[in-house]
Amino acid sequence: DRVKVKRALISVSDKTGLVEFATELAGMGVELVSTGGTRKALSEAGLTVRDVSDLTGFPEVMDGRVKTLHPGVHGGLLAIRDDEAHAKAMSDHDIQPIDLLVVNLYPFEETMKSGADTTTQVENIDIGGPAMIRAGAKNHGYVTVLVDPADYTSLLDELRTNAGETTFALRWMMAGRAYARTAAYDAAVSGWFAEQSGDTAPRRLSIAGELAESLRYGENPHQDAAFYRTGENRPGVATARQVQGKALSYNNINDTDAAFELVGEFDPARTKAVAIIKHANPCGVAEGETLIEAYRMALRCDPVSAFGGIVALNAKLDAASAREITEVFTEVIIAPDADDEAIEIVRAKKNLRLLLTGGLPDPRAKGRFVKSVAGGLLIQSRDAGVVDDLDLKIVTKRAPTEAELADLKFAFRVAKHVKSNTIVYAKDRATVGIGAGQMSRVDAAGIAARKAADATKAAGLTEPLTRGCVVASDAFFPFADGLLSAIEAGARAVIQPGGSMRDDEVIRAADEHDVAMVLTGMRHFRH
Ligand code: 93A
Repeated sequence: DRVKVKRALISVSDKTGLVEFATELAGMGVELVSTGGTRKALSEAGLTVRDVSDLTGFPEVMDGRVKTLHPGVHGGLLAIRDDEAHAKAMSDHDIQPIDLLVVNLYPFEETMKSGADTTTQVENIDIGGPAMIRAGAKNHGYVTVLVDPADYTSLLDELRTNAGETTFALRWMMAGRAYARTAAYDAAVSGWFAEQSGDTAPRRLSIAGELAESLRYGENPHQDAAFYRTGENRPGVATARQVQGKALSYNNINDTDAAFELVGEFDPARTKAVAIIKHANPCGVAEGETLIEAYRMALRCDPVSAFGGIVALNAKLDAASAREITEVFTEVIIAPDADDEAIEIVRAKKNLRLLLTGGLPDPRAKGRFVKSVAGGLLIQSRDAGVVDDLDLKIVTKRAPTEAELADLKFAFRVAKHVKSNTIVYAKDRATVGIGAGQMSRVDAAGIAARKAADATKAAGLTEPLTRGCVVASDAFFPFADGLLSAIEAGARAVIQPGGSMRDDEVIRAADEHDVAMVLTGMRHFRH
């Protein structure tokens, strides 16, 4: 099952490592054949390269749209060498066998990121490349296919240890990678077409991803896991630069994502914001004049849960904030940027990961949200609803004061990022109690109140943090009871979507307690 590599067809857009690789091949006596641009690059490096037209007897035509789409190439890739009829066809038509195919494709995905016009995007759909990759991979009994410069060294190592031959095992593995590449490529292409036409639920769905990292384990140690990048151009955990700290775990990645998406809701030009996350739920969020002020307020909400949490910031991490954050055991810090002194301070904590993203995610971005269910996938667009864009309706006799309104908007922004059922108590643009992930809204309200009482005690305050606070609910109050328990805790203003059959009853209860209520008309379930 060993195959001597005598002829290589190389046709690559990404010319990384090309010359070094081809030079090694040539040194092993491998004949090189290439398409226009690749051949030029290799010739300029002083290598002897045949033109692919030598195999096809046909020039590259139509601006290169047709350069390798020819039996002279595909016969050389697909022929079963020891099949008599195949061998006869090869000699009858002067088809030369290709033992090694090295292709990487027109940069469709990169072009997408650059926001090119439609014509450019379409021109970057590679046809000949995937055709060759698929042909060579099908014939892995004879042909080795490389689609990634990262695999050049594995092949060279193999050829060196096996006197210029490839093993079946390597060809098989590379065939798998080859089809993964063409599948991901077509997923990107089909995704682009669907997006252009607004086809949100295409008949067939392909999802493209590139392995970012194999993870040690999943949510629990007995589960396998890996992290993939979709190529989506969004500042966040998948695109961040890890400045320091040990490798991220599955749960770290999930929680860090939740944390950074939350602080992305706060425009750093307007306010500094900090979120502390545990198990994908915030245990404290606050705005402030400075990051350190915001961090202190966020921490005050639930200092017990913050232990081992993820801290996300909407602005450049400064030294003073870094110093305070590192005083509490923290798993990950994620921020758009950090100054040098702050990085040094974080470095003192060996295991603490610091991720820098270069920017904040746009909370209004559409994006795709994927969840798997047994035997299927559920897909929805991101929850891109932002409270500033909503038509807020005051439905009570008393309107919220300006300060209450600011707190209400703050609380609703946070509630969007808390698992349902959600009740968020907030004051002075800081959460004071969060009730997350409860099966009943009354329980969520009760837990939020209890957490606020704990926070009051921990802070050594005599006046409850909930006195004069506001409350946000991710969905409507089905009955007045949830609202009444919030009022009992001290809430003076409420924000909620509205839309319950009993809205009147809920509004009446608010009026009876002189509480102001704002309806958003938008629900923020999150499961
Ligand atoms: O336009 S194509 O779809 N038509 C082809 O026949 C063809 N053959 C190879 N694109 C084709 N290629 C692609 O050209 C390869 O996949 C590679 O990405 C690129 C290399 O071109 P050059 O060697 O001219 O830089």
